[in-house]
Amino acid sequence: MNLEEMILKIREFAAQNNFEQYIINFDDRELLLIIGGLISILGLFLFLILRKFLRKNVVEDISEDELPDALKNKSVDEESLETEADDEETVEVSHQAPSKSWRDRLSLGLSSTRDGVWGKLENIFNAKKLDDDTLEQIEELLYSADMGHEIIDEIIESFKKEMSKEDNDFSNFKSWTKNFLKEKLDPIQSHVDHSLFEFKKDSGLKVFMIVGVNGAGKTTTIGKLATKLKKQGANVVVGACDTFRAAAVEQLEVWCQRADVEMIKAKEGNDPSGVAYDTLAKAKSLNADYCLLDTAGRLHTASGLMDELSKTKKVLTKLDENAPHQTLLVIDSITGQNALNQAKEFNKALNLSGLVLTKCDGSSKAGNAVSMASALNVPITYIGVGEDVEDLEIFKIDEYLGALLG
Ligand SMILES: Nc1nc2c(ncn2[C@@H]2O[C@H](COP(=O)(O)OP(=O)(O)OP(=O)(O)O)[C@@H](O)[C@H]2O)c(=O)[nH]1
Ligand SMILES: [Mg+2]
Repeated sequence: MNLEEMILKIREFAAQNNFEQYIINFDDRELLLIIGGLISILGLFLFLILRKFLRKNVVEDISEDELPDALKNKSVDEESLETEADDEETVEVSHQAPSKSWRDRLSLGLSSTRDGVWGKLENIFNAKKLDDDTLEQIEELLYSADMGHEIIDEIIESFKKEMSKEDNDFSNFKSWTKNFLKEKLDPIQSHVDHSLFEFKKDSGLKVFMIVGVNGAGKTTTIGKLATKLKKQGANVVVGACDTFRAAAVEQLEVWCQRADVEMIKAKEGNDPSGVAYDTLAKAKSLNADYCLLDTAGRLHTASGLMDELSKTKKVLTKLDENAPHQTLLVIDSITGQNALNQAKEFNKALNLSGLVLTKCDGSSKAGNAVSMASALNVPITYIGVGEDVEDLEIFKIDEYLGALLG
């Protein structure tokens, strides 16, 4: 059918159905334009409907009656459940399959720390006989690696005793140090709860709250964890409690879509503890296995923001007296020893149950993990050496020390 025939058919159809008077004043070209416009609008509607279906995040509103008094009016209202994230910066998440094994990536990630400290130590041992001067150089190098003065003092003092022995070469010093650090960490690491890594069916809902300073890697860690747990068959619900920035929600949303897990979010500026509460309520209603709560980054010195975290933690107990089961502090290993002060403040406010050490690939200070865990008496749960899902793994002392010391 050509265009003229089509126009003729439309006019006949209009005459038969009594709406000829509406189109009689339009010539053929105008009629074509109108039809074209209508088809475009219809196409746009279909596209928007399809897009809404494809964006899988289901957001449920919790009835007002289910909320504790403290949260009424502050919680996530249905209208606000859409973010304006589309107008914000776009966030990309890389998910390429790793070409190297975890051990290789860990070794590569820790190479700056290894080469920056231990390689230089080897030179010291090779160059001279060990004496007080050499010990001072060793001490300085360990400080430059941000090992933490308590541990360094212990290493040097204990090693002085060893110096009297004949076999004082670098490889002995290295294996001696490895043992020393392992003995330090072993008792602390034995407190790690295995529900963090392994999903066991029907073992009840586990709530993890992830905290840390700005940019430490909290959202990325949650994304990686959600992916790993989901792959094990767990039902995971994630809460976007960073309501300060719409882009933060969008970043988490990308991870959750990839992991195919549900995410609860609220409009920018909503009460973060309201989102945490709603997420836990949703996780319970779904009989979920894990509820992971992302929080906004904050400086440990910002007392108002630290109080907000304590409030969030408390609000969760209204739904589950044991929640959160894990409060994990994410630490950017580039921060070095400054991270210890941060960690102490977070621990004081939240009673941490674990540390997650990120960005070991970009740092020469990844050795500070040992001093941090031992100073806080809080175990290291995960270690991150990159931005991909596969770049986060369970922290294993032997693996870590092997990669660190070579
Ligand atoms: N190289 C490297 N980059 C990482 C690692 N973990 C996270 N990142 C990157 O660090 C940046 C910050 O990570 P986020 O997860 O947004 O950090 P955050 O703590 O949620 O940040 P805020 O929400 O702003 O406080 C992102 O570009 C991540 O891709 C890691 O182990 N190695
Ligand atoms: Mg974040």
